[in-house]
Amino acid sequence: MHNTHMLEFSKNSDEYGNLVPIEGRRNIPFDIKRVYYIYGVDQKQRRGFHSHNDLHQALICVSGSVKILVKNPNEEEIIELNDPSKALYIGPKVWREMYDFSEGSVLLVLASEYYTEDDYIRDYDEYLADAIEYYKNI
Ligand code: T46
Repeated sequence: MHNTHMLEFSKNSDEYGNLVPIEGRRNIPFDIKRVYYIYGVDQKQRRGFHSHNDLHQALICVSGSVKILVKNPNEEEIIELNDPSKALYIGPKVWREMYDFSEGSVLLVLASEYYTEDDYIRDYDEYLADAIEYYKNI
């Protein structure tokens, strides 16, 4: 799907456990300016419901599992994240919703820019109008 794909990281695994290094522009396709994590989400709760104009992000479920719905005017996918050595890359102009958070799950997000509300499109009709134009030209 456009502007959305899985990333798989190399693990350093031994009898002591696993370690996964992530380095901006090395094993993810952008420099990391911001890190945040989402946890303590009730299983019935759904989050997201927005798209970004310019932001690049990598979503990693470092504990438990969560489902991510990603869509654009032409395509839609549901991806279950449940492996801390994999990330879902989401670029600009992709609508996302996160749901089915398992108990104790932690969703870690690496972002290419500092937080600014100006980059969000939170209204679905506004997203569609903008995205239909954007996806016409690619
Ligand atoms: C995204 C998905 C995967 C901040 O103050 N700083 C931050 O860096 C972020 C990410 C959020 N906030 C504030 C803004 C809201 O008042 O935290 C509150 C909750 O944010 P929001 O409702 O946007 O959270 P989600 O879970 O719907 O979306 C978040 C990210 O905002 C978004 O960029 O792609 O996770």
